Amino acid sequence: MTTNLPLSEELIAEANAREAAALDEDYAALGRKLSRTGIDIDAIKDRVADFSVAVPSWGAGRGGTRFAKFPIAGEPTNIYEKLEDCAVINQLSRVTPRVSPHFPWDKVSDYKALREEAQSLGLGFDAVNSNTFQDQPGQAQTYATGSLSSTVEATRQQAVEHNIECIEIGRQLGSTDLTVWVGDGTNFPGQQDFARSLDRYLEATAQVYAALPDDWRMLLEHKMFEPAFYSTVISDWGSSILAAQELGPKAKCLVDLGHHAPNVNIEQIVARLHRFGKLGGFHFNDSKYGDDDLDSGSINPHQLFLVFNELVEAQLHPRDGFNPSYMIDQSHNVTDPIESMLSSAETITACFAKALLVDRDALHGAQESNDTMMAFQALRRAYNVDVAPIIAKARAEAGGAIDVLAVYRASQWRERKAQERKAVGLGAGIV
Ligand code: RM4
Ligand code: MN
Ligand code: MN
Repeated sequence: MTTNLPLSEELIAEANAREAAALDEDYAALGRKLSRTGIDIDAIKDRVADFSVAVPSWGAGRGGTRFAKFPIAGEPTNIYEKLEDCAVINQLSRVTPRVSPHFPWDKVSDYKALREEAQSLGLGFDAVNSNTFQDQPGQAQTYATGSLSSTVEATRQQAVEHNIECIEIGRQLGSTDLTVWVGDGTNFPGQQDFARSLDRYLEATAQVYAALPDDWRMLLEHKMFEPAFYSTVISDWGSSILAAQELGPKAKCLVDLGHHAPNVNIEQIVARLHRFGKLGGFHFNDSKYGDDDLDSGSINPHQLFLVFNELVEAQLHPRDGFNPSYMIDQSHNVTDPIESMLSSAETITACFAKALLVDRDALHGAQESNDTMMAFQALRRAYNVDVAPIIAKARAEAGGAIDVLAVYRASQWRERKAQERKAVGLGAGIV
């Protein structure tokens, strides 16, 4: 398979050549600082080089709110163009080698060809996402009052079949995870029976579960509100883990940072789910008020660091094959999506790197002896380190750009695509 990366390698190499001396200086200085506390910077850089996070196909287009969407010239209009943009992100960042597709948004007639196209761009596919929160043209049953938990048997059946079709598509794309998020829920007290709607959901998801290949996982994504504003069927990590435990070992929970009540301790949820071998995936974004789908770490980078601190702890104490699937899940309403995902990938990787710098012996010792301040300081010392040189060095060594945004802008990718791609329509919606 020949790879056909979208940006000029010379452009990246020339830009890196201009930045290399300064980066080497910063990397050496940070290396000396870290070595004073017994940390080998190259070992951290190697861990960073092994790290990756998937990008969502739907994040490649400009998002919108239910009020409006403001498209930009040159944004992708189909999955092939989305893959091209995702390839730009990966070529520059070298940390996003997989794309998570959403169906039927990314439906094509030939999945073998789609997989080959992705491979030629240096990409693979991550979890496939089903969509039973919207009606599609020509669909027999409506999801207006629910999908997998609907009171209407034919609707539940349609939702089950759609999920099974997603598994089939995913097999052709080389995916091994199905992510199921449903919009099912209620807007009025009394609208549905809480217990019976969960029963129906469990009975329907068991049929999907039964269709999972042996090496697949089903990732249940909870969300407290929206589009239903009084209750949702899988509202929180409690409902999610109960459902996953009932379904079986291939069912795991997926935590989306924006799907909780404000101020909820998400890092503790991570630790709890891991304790029971049920942490299957993570959707990164940031929020201030709800499921805002803002860029990862743009509002609360400290929370992101604390989440990674738990993930690193989990990695050190693996249970039940700890292998969470990491993905960015954001809506880029006011920025160029490529720039947002480049910036987010950098922030996510930086929080991972900072979590690697935590002196675990100091932390655990302080925890055991109830030395609160020193336990906190073990985290704080790591959080305060500027790890940018480690991230940039790992990226450049893998062929990416030292300054991803500068090279992206210099490439004039979006301006060129504005000449080639057809304009997307106005209107509301996230895709
Ligand atoms: C939801 C949820 C899902 C994503 C959709 C588009 O809020 O985060 O992961 O598939 O949005
Ligand atoms: Mn999500
Ligand atoms: Mn969401």
